[in-house]
Amino acid sequence: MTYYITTPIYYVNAKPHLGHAYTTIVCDTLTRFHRLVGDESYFLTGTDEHGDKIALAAAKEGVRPQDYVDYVSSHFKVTWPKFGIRYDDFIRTTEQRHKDTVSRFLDLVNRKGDIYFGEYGGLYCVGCERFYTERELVGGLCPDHKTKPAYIAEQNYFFRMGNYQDWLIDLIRSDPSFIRPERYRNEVLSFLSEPLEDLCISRPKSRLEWGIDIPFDRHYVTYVWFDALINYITGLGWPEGGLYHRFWPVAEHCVAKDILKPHAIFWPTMLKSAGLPVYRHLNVHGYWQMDEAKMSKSVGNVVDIFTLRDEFGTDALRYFLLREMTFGLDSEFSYQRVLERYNSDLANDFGNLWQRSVTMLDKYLGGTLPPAALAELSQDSDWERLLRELVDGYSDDFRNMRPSEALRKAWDFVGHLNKLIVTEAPWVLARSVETLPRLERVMTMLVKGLALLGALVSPVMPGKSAELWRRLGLDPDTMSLDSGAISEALSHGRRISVGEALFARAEREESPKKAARAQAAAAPEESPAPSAELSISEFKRADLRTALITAAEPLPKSQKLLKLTVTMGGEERVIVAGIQKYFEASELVGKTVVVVANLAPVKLMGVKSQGMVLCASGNDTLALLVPSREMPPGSPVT
Ligand code: ME8
Repeated sequence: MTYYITTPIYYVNAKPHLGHAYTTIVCDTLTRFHRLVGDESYFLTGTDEHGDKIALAAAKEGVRPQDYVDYVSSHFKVTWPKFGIRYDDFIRTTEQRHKDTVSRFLDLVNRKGDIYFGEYGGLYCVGCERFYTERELVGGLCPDHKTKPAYIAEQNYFFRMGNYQDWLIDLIRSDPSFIRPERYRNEVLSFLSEPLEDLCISRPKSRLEWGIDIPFDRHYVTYVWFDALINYITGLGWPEGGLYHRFWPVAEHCVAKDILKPHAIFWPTMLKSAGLPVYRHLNVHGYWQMDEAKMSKSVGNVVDIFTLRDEFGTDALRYFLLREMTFGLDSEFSYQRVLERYNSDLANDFGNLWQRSVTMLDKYLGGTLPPAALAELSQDSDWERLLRELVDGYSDDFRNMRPSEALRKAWDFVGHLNKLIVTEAPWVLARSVETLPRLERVMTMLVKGLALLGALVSPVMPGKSAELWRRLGLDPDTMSLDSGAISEALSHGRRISVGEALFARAEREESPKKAARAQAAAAPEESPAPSAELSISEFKRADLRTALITAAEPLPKSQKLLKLTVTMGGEERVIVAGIQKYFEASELVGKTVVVVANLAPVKLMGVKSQGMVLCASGNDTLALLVPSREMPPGSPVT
């Protein structure tokens, strides 16, 4: 199978920000996913360098337009690889190959009789580079730039777009996924329920010189949108060349909703007029917002992607963007959300799964999987079905542009494996030769599960996944989602290396107010009222275990908090508990209690607390929950 995906070509009047990075990372991820499943794939991005907006930006800088676009375009070009993005081609609309393609395309449309010369007066927004109808304006202003469009009347060339209205409506109706998600398909159909006007496709050179000449009238340049959309076939070498024939039929465009209309209406009708097939899908996402406004250079609320990358790393940033935004909907950006997702999903859920699994493998089985256990696991039909369903569901999500769903499914599997550790308690299985086969089976499930997870996250986090595979003794170049292939690779019995934390926890200085809130949340008397019902699966998310208190001391300057050191089956942790009022520190040492082991860590008065001790609370009294008979620390509470 073949796969072709494109980003919008970005205007060079601003440097790349988080919004541009999102679309480009989505396209890179999709390309990597398709390569992983064996599709021949091609990924095109680039820059849009003509038009009023760019000419004005260059004039403002006091430089020639060509020098200006060379400079900003190169900035885009070198930025993307720093975010793990590997495009196959980077197209610039000022390149000769593109000018030739636009000329050829215009000739075809002209020969078809779809271009005429006429006069038009209308309201023009320079920011959008397009005319607006009255009904599209909001309070007389451009809905995107909030500026008043200027009235411009001039003689120009027009494309008979209106002729293709019925054809376009039929096309969109007959192919429900042509524009997706559905909300944007409906938006376009609703727009098309009104008569479609022809499109002005030129600008007189007397007003704007910075553009591609109209081949049949040298006094005019091509309207920037007509020029820009054609990049998607220039990049494939249309009309000659194998790339065009191989990839154009499967073209996937990925854009945000700001440029829905040019992609959903101008572009298909242009292609139809020129006698070319249309693209396969238009994939439309929402906006990254800050304080509920679209993040954009003109509003000045853009997030610096380099700062985020330096703090969290490329892979974690990519994970955040793809997991956090539901493709198609707007998403509010906050630094706090990045921090929370990083710590909970990556450092805690995924990172701890890795660390606990390979540490135990090292400790109990000498760091290698017994090949017999691997072979036996492959015969376990329930386990194999679980893996197959996971891979199928995840692949289906990527194929249908639901990257956040694909990741959610991978994280459900992370949860499943974490739960396996808790329910199987390998540290207990390791105590007797009788339970050795079960221990080997559980460790094999964990390691194979981790190898599969590495492959599942590889399109999003290529760096971390390759590292994970290397630590498992596997060659990242042979990464695969196929269970048989993973077992075969693991069966060579290489020693697995534990290494440092995959995702070190990100700490941030907490504001006193926030620390106070966290402290209040930890105090038993202020715990929220229990909610009405809890499903078994929700309850099972809680990792409850027995823990032996080995040390206890009051936290300096705190009236409420005790710092407890506990051990849980070879693992030592600190838990800060709001129980000082009810217990002497010394009476707690040596007690075996029940703790919630997978609670997101919090910092309380400068001490990181990793868990919660369970107590029964009564009228101004508190009792520790203790096992009714002696149980080893780390035993699961089920
Ligand atoms: O429109 N949230 O270029 P452009 C999400 N040159 N995505 C965002 C975003 C945000 N806040 N801000 C920008 C143009 N984007 C034309 C395209 S294509 C033939 C010509 C992303 O530099 C998103 O992909 O204004 C959006 O569609 C694109 O940047 C607009 O980039």
